[in-house]
Amino acid sequence: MDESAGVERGQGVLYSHAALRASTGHPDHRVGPPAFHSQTQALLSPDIMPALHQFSFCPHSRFVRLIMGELAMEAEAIERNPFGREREFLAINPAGALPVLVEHDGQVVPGPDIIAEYLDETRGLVLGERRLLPENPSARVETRRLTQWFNVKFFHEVSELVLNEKAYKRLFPEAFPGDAPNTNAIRAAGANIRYHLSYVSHLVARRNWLAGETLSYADLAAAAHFSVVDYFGDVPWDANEAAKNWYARIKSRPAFRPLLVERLKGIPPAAHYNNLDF
Ligand SMILES: N[C@@H](CCC(=O)N[C@@H](CS)C(=O)NCC(=O)O)C(=O)O
Repeated sequence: MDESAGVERGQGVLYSHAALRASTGHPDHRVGPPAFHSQTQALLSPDIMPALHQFSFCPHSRFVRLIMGELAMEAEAIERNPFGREREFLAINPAGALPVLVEHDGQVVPGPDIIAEYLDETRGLVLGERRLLPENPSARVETRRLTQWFNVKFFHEVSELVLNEKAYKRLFPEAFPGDAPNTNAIRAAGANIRYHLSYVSHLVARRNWLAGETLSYADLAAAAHFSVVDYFGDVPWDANEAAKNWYARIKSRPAFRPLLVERLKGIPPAAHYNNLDF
C-alpha cells in the first residue's frame, strides 16, 4: 500500500502495454475486497497517470477497461469495494457507484456511459476509421442503443443477478444484510441469457460486429458483461455457435488479456474461462 499517495496502489493493473505484459506474467493475481485509507485530496490529484476506481468483476468497470485497452491508454486501476461508500470516494462520486475515472488533471468522470463518451471526445479520434463510437450519427445511435442494452438491460436481467448471488453476497455480505442466496434469481438469469445470446447471433448474422462493420462500444459492453457471467460458467455457449464465435473474436483481443487472469478470492473460474479456444 502506498500510504504517501493515500490510496492502495499496486493491487490494480496498469492498462498499458507494459501492464498487459506484467499482468499476464502473474496469472495468480487475486482480487478481493480491498481496504482503503485514502484522502480526498490524494484522489483528486493523481500524479501523471489517470486513475480508474473500479472493481475487477464489475462489468461496467470491465467495459471501461476494455475501452482503455483498445485506446492503449495508460491508467492506474484502483480496486474498490462497489458497496464501500468511503467518505473520500463519495466526495468524488456522490452516487457511490463504480467505475469512476480521475483524469491526470483531476477531472472526475463518473459512471460507465459518461466515461465512454468522455473517452470518445478526448481520445476517440486517434482510432480514425476504427473509432469505437463511430462518426456517422445513425451509427452512433445504434452503438449507443446496444451499449445501453448490455449496460442496463443485460445487467438487470443477467449479470447483476449472477454477480449478486455468486460473488457479491459472499464477498460483501454487509451490503446484503439478512439476504439468503436466491436460487430463483440464478434461474431467471439462466433463462434470460438465452434470449440475449440469440440476439447477439441475430446481430452478427447481419453485421461484422454488434453495431456495425467495425468493433464498437456495443461489443465491449456486451463482452464485459458476458465475461463476468462466463467466469461462473453460466453462459451456455454451445446453445449458440454464432454468439460463441463473436465472443471468441473479442476474447482474443489484447485488451481482454488482463481481465482473463483476474480471480475472485475463494471462487475459482469455470475451466474454460481463460481458454481462447473454448
Ligand atoms: N448505472 C450505474 C452503473 C454502474 C453500477 O451499477 N456499478 C455497480 C458495480 S457493477 C456498483 O457500483 N454498484 C454499487 C452501487 O450502485 O451501490 C452507473 O452508471 O453508475
